[in-house]
Amino acid sequence: MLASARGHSGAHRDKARILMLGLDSAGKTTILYRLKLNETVCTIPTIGFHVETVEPIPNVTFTVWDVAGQERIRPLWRHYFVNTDGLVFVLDSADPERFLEARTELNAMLNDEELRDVPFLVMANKQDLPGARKPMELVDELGLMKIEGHRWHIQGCCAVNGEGLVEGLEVLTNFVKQFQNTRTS
Ligand SMILES: Nc1nc2c(ncn2[C@@H]2O[C@H](COP(=O)(O)OP(=O)(O)OP(=O)(O)O)[C@@H](O)[C@H]2O)c(=O)[nH]1
Ligand SMILES: [Mg+2]
Repeated sequence: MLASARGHSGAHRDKARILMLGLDSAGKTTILYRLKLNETVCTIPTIGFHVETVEPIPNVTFTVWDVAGQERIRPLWRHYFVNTDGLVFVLDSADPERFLEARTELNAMLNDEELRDVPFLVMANKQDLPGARKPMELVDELGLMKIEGHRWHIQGCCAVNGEGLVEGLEVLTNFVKQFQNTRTS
């Protein structure tokens, strides 16, 4: 689905379906609208999902699905897995009490056949908050070194001022392109 096409301008344009998941209150919806509008929107807990087309990097169009993270709704996540080119897993870096829960949910979805080999980006969000853990520490907390089959990257970020969002998505974009090439070849 990494449709690659030339637009009217003649520029090369890449498209990808990106799924954004994470525990409730991690900051998914805030990230989505920071990318879409370059504003901090006032969010309420998502029921269901938001979907927006964003172009965080020139000529790369992401269709981002931001799905609600509340525990009782998480069983619905797998219905969004099909045709995913890249996963963004958002973490509240200042909420250590829920790192284990986040790790469990991340591992469960990465083991799903529909997400086989899909590359992912961990957005270590809320780096502005006191006590926020750095990405290096979170590699351990989330057990990322033990993950097999998926390319991954972890990026510290802050959705309220946008820091780190584009940097993380640039890395993910490269992984997604490679993944799409192997899938179609
Ligand atoms: N300080 C700080 N607060 C943030 C940041 N990102 C999000 N928040 C706040 O965290 C709260 C939850 O953010 P949401 O974007 O609604 O979280 P969500 O992951 O979409 O949550 P669900 O829809 O329930 O799954 C809101 O009050 C946001 O303003 C950040 O980088 N720093
Ligand atoms: Mg939300």
